[in-house]
Amino acid sequence: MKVLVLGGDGFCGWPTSLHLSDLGHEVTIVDNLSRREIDIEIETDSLTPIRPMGERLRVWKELTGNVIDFVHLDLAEEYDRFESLLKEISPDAIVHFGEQRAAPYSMRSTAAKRYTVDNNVRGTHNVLTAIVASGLDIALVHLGTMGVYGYGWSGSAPIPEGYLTVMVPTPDGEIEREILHPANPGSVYHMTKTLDQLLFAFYCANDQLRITDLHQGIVWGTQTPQTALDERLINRFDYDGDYGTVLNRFLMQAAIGHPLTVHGTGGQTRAFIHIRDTVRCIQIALENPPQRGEKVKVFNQVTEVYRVRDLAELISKETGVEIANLPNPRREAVENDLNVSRDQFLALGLDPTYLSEGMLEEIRDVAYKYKDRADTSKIIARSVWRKGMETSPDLVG
Ligand code: NAD
Ligand code: USQ
Repeated sequence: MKVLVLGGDGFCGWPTSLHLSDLGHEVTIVDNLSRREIDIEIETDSLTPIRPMGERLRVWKELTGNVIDFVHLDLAEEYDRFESLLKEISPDAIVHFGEQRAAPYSMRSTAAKRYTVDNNVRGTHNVLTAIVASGLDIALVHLGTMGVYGYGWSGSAPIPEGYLTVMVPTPDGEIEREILHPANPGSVYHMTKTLDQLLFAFYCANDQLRITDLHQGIVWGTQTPQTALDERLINRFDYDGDYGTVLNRFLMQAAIGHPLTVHGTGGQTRAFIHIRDTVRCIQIALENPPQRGEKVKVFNQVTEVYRVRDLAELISKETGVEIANLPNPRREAVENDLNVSRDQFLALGLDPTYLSEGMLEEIRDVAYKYKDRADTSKIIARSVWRKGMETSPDLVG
C-alpha cells in the first residue's frame, strides 16, 4: 500500500511509519514539525535524544534499504499543497496523527486553547475535504482518544466501541436508535477529538468516505523493534508537565528517584496501551478498512485499565521510590470506574504487551539510560484548568 502518515515525526507517528515501511508499504510522512517547536516554546525536550527528520530517514534507508519520503507541510494552514500532494501520490490510505495532543498544553493559555482548536479541527477538516476533492478512494485511519467518552459518565457500564443503542421515546412508543456515544470531553484538546468525530460522521454519510476512528488510551513505552535498531532512530519520550503522560512520567520519575506525582488521591482510572501495540493496531486497522457506505468504524485501542494510585503503588513497590499526593491542576472526577469494551483488536489478532512484562525494561533501557538529560524543574504539571487553581512547588532542588 501507499500510505501517508500525517504527524509521522511524533511519538506514535514515527514508530508507526517505520513499522509500516518494514512491512513493505510505501510510506510518506507529512509533518510540520510543530511538536519540536513547542518543545522550544515551553523550554523542554524529549528525554531520549531524537534526531532531525533528515537523519532519521537516512539511517532507516542505510539499515534497511527502505525509503520513507518526508513532506514538511502544515495540515491546518496549507490546504492547497495538501490537496495537490494527494493527487500526486495517490495514496491507498492515510493515517492521521497530526494534531496537538496534550490536554495540559491545550489548557495553559488562551492562545494555546485557540491554537489547539484551530490546528486540530481545521487540519482534520482539510484532510477530509482534500480526500473528497481528489476523487480518490483513500481509506482514512484517525487517532481519536478514549477521552471522547469522558470518565465515569456511565459508571461501571462497559464503554462500547463508538456507538450506543438507545431507546427514544416517541408519541407512538419507543424506537431503537444507534447513536455515537455522547461526547464528554475533559479538556480543550479532548474536545477537538469529539469535534473530529462529527466531521467524520458527516463526510462518511455525505461522501461515503471510508473512515476508521481509533479511540486510543494513554500510550506508554518508547521503543518498537524498528526504533530500537539504532540510537539515531530512537522514539521521543515526553516527561514534562504538559506533554508527559502519567505512566511514562512515573517510570522516568522512578528512574531518577523523584517522588511519583499523583494528582489528588489518584482515584482517576484510565486506559493504557504500549507503543508496540499502537503500531500493530494501526496495521490491523489498515488491513481491515470499512467498505464504502459503511458508517465510521470505531475501535477502542486499549489493552489495560489502571487507577493512577495503583500504578504509583506498583512502581513504588518495584523501585522503592516514594509517592507524593499533589494538588490536582485539572478539573476531573476525583474517582471514576472505567470498563472499556476492547474485543475487536483482540479478535483481529492483537497480542498485547502488558505493564507487568514491559515496565522494568522501560525503566532500565530508556528512563534510567537517559536520566541525565532530565530537567527536574519541568516535572511538576503547572497548566491549570481554571485560573487560580493550586499547583505543587518543585519537589526536588
Ligand atoms: P505528538 O505530538 O508526538 O505527534 C503529533 C505530530 O503531529 C507531531 O510530530 C506534530 O509536529 C504533528 N502535527 C501537529 N499538528 C500538525 C499540523 N497542523 N500539520 C502537520 N503536522 C502536525 O503526538 P502523539 O503522542 O504521537 O499522538 C499522535 C496522535 O495520537 C494524536 O492525534 C493524539 O491525539 C493521539 N493519541 C495519543 C496518545 C498518547 O498517549 N500519546 C493517546 C491517545 C491518542
Ligand atoms: N496524572 C497524574 N500525575 C501525573 C500526570 C497525570 O496523576 O504526573 C493524572 C491526570 O490528572 C489524569 C491522568 O493521570 O487524571 C491521565 O493524564 P495523562 O497526562 O497521562 O493523559 P491525558 O491528559 O488524558 O492525555 C493523554 C495523551 C492524549 C490522549 C489521552 C488518552 O496526552 O493525547 O488522547 O492520553 S485518554 O486519557 O485515554 O483520553
